[in-house]
Amino acid sequence: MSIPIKEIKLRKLNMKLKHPFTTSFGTMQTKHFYIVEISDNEGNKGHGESVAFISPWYSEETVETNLHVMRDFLIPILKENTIDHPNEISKLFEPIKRHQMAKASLETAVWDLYAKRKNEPLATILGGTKDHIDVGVSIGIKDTIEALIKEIKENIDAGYKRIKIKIKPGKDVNVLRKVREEFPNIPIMADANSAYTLEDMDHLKQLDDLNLMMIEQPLAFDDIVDHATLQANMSTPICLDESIHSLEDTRKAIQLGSCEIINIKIGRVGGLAESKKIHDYCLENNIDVWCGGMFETGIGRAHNIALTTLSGFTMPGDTAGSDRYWYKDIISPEVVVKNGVITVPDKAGIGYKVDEKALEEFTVEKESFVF
Ligand code: OSB
Ligand code: MG
Repeated sequence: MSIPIKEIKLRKLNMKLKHPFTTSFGTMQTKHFYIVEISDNEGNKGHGESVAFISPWYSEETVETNLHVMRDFLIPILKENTIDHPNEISKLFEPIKRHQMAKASLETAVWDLYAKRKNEPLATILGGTKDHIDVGVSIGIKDTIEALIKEIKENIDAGYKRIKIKIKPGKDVNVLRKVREEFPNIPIMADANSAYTLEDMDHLKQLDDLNLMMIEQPLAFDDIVDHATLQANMSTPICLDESIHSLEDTRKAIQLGSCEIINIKIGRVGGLAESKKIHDYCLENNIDVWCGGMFETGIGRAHNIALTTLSGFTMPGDTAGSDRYWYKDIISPEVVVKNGVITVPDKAGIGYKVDEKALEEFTVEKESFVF
């Protein structure tokens, strides 16, 4: 039976982050993003969150390109077609090149709606098997080593399962060496957000002495060739983030030996169906995967949790608790992490209630598309 979509509502939200976050590109204070709400004609609603940022520093998409692409291309496609299963959406969106985050925000909302109509948790619908998931934290670049060590300590004490540290040229080997001296045994990884080139190979090779779980996206955001050269010369596993947008990218990166690990982000790969395909392929090919984060609110976080219940997500992800990011989240209950573990909700769909009052409070623009 087809999914009877009645209305799609796009809401633009502004939410202040509790703590500003610094990467190799700069500092983020406030998050601007779209929440998609899709209703059927029986009173069910599905929600999705776009992970695009206000400026194109992470990828080419932005909050404004999201609106253009959803309103002018993707929503008309959903209007013109009937959908029996959310797996069909990526095929329908195929004529529109890239814009994975715009596609994913609509696609994930349909998955939530589909699961609610079936009265089953999204995790179950996706084929997930875990009722608990392990998570870590991602820590931004700090002004001082003392500030970094303090934050690591707090998060280890809170029980988080691994610590990811953002690095950039000038704040890398020196910083990580001190962190390793301070914490000889904790699981540590680094994320460079594409801040290096192959000319830095000798420098980066020094990381091999620090027993890191992996280094995430050391080289260019669109590269898989130089990463293969770097991986052949480094014992630290390379994990790709920015470079992977699809199952095809995954296949090619693995074939080239560009990485040993993949960070799957639902938004970056265009939705849950593609995320699951990448997961399945990596599981078959003995490549570890984990679920990345994009400072999501509870809605995006809930989708990440559902995806992470798939058995191939063998490493702790970046889906930390709501309280690490927000004064008040837009779901109820908020995402709670206890001893580094999230209990997967057993309610229908994403499994958390959207707090309509909070949603309204942070909404700065609304647009409705009636089918
Ligand atoms: O590279 O994984 C990344 C946040 C924004 C954009 C890119 C990245 C990140 C993070 C933080 O590392 C993940 C999170 O805590 O949500
Ligand atoms: Mg990353």
